[in-house]
Amino acid sequence: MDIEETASKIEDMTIRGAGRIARAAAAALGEYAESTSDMKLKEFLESISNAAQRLVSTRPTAISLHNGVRITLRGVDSRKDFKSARALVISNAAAFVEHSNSAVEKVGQLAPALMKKPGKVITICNSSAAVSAMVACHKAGKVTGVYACETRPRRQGLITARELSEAGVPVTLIVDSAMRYVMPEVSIAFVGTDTLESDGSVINKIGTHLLAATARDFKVPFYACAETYKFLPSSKIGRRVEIEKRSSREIVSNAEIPGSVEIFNPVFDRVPPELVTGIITEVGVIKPADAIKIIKKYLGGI
Ligand code: RUB
Repeated sequence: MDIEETASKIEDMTIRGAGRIARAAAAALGEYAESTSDMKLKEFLESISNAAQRLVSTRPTAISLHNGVRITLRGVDSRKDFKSARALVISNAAAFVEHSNSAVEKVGQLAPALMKKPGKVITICNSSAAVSAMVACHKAGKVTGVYACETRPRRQGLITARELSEAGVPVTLIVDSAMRYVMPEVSIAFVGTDTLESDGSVINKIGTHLLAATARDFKVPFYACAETYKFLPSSKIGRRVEIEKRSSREIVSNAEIPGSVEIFNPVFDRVPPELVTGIITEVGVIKPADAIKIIKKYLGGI
């Protein structure tokens, strides 16, 4: 898929979810590099940087997208000629996609140990890492059922319900506001992550903060699934990720409501570290306070 097609599909959410958009962007950069032939190094660097900018402009909150693009372009500036710069982008892109896919799988493998005995799980939105965790827990005989929050307004919970059902996991779809009603039955919460900040704050789909606070009220452990490329390096110097606001039409059509009513559609929220029991990464389950260590160890130089 070329750069513009990939960017448009990320913008309109045909391609969505933090890991998937990062992999799609890396793959598009790799394919773009492959499509180039015999140009000046300067010209190649300029065009690949424009392509990268177009891709990262699509969605602001999933830092995986920004990190995936940076990791794909890592080292390219210091190449001495076009051929080796082109080859580096192609191999970085392939390595990132492979690493990302295997990280999602490893996150899943670490999850069953977090469930002491069989019980019910709750989740929100659609996260490939959280689905990987829930399927692995089910295979280990730990899941008696999953409550999938519908996730207004885009209803990604339906995708989760479908994926879990196809994997043989018993799943019940609930509206988001039913999360408190069902929480007394729940043993553990697994959610995805768009961005993980250095203080251990988890940024994920709107409603995740509500889910974490509700889980805390019922003493239900709350785990975020976050591969290392979802950690925000610049948060160690205080940067916070931007929370994306999307069109009001995702909530209600113009015909349904008078024009005088303002509609506000923030699509992610920030879960403070004190509500997070742990973060499942491909390199182990960590406490939120250790997020900074992951940034220092795995995200240097990007
Ligand atoms: C998706 C969402 C997911 C995270 C993690 O939001 O919030 O929980 O992106 O997903 P949207 P994954 O549908 O707006 O992209 O684990 O697949 O990276």
